[in-house]
Amino acid sequence: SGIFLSFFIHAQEIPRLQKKGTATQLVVGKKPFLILGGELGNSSASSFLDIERDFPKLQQMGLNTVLVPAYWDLIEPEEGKFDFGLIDKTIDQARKNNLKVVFLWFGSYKNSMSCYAPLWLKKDYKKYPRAYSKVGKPMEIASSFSENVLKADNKVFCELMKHISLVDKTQGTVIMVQVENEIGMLEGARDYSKEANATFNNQVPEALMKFLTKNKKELHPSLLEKWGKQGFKTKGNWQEIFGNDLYTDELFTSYYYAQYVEKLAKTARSIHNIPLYVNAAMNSRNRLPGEYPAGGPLAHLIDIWHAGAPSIDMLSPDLYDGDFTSWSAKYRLHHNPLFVPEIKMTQNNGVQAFYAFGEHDAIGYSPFSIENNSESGSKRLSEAYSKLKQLMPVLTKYQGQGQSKGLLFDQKNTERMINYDDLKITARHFFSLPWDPRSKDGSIWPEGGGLILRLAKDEYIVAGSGIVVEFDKENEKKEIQTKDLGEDGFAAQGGKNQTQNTWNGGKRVGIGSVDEISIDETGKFIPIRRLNGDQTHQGRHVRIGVDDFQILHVKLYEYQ
Ligand code: N0T
Repeated sequence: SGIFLSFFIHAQEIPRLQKKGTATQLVVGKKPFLILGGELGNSSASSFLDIERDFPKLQQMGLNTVLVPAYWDLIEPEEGKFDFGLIDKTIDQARKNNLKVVFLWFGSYKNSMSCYAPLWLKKDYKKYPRAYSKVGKPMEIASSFSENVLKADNKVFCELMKHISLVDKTQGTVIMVQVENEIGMLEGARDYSKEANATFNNQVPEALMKFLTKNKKELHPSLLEKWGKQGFKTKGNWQEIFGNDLYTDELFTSYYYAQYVEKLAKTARSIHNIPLYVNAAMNSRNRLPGEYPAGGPLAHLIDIWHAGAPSIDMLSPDLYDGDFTSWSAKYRLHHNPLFVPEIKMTQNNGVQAFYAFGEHDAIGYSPFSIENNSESGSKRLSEAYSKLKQLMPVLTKYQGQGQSKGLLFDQKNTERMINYDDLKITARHFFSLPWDPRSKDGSIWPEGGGLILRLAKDEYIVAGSGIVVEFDKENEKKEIQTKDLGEDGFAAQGGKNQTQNTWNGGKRVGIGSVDEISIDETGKFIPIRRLNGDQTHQGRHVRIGVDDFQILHVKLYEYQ
């Protein structure tokens, strides 16, 4: 029974995913966990000194998780000899600084290239052939159609997973692994090596066509259209089924990259069964496949990736091109939870994180090159993360039932309406109030954002930074003009401060009380201060300034 018991305890400690309503939760140490993350720059985990120096800083920044490269070339500098020194150092420093780790497998593919393959492999291009461009140029990309490349990558990845299992099975410091990094094809939409060409002219695998047929109703619209144009054939080569263009080449690339990744994922699962994901560089700025890394887990290729790599839990976007709301929505799907492993580091990361968790039940959020954050960026992120850490037990308790919404505003998108039954919530950027000089002196507005969580019909959490929120009944006719009121509630210019219309009857909703709170680890609310005066415009709205992050507990009431 000792063996049984220890197996049982170990089994429970391994991080895993679970479904809760429409949400997917990452469970770490038996509790649902939100990754308040940051990803290290590419070279910072290759130095023992850097790891020692940076990890305490990351903890101070409020991170609970760090995303760290695991480099093939440094793990297997000589074929068959493995060195896990940097992995051990990372895990050790993470534990000392109360951080979890996501390892990024820089294996055969790093931003499409094979720069992290060890030199012995790079040099032996006969045994480990290259991908070729359309004109027959060998590239610094190992061909994923080579059995030898796959075998070598899979072997070292297997050793890595064994090692993680050995040192971490009972502790669960390593919570996920990313397989490869921004896999995709450059210079063209596919590999033109001999093997690749032969495969391209073969029949499209039956398994893929079965998958697409079975899931036809929920395929990405662009894939459905492309397939439909050729008459929804299920037998033939790639061009016969999908047409003769670059995007067909890309479908081919994505399926075989997915199959490559699937082999590694299966290996990992059989050794140490923690969540696995694959990240993608976006196809932004109107580029064509091959101009952007073709065939990675892009939004329009998600079905192909699901067919080709069923052992992967999540397909995840790396976001460097602005418009967080629209990119994130493309990846929050009923069959794909949102995890943002990389996002450009800016002063707005904190509010974006609130949005990701509030709107999309995200698994996590993680700015890139985190150890290089500026002093002001670090301060702002740590304020956001510290509030999100407090919110974690409450957010995860209500996840998956449509109780929370995210807010994210900038100078162009300043307002959002939200309805819960007959309650109408109007949320705006804080600078929609004209009281702060920065709202109209030409300054670029910092993004405002946060989340609204409905605890009960008359009880809400409003949290974040740079937002103002009003509550009304759906049918209530607005008759009080607040726009020329000063912060103290009196008209800025004196004179009349309200316009009377006629009243159409019906119940109204009022703000009963607003408290700034903190939340303890069990999810209990601890009041800090009451905000029923100027700070809520004498009961007219709930707001959080652009320079602070706060958690507000709002009670509403009805009157007639
Ligand atoms: C990312 C990072 C690192 C305005 C780039 C993003 C990381 C990789 N690639 O610093 O290389 O390892 O995953 C590529 C997208 C950049 C687009 C910039 C557009």
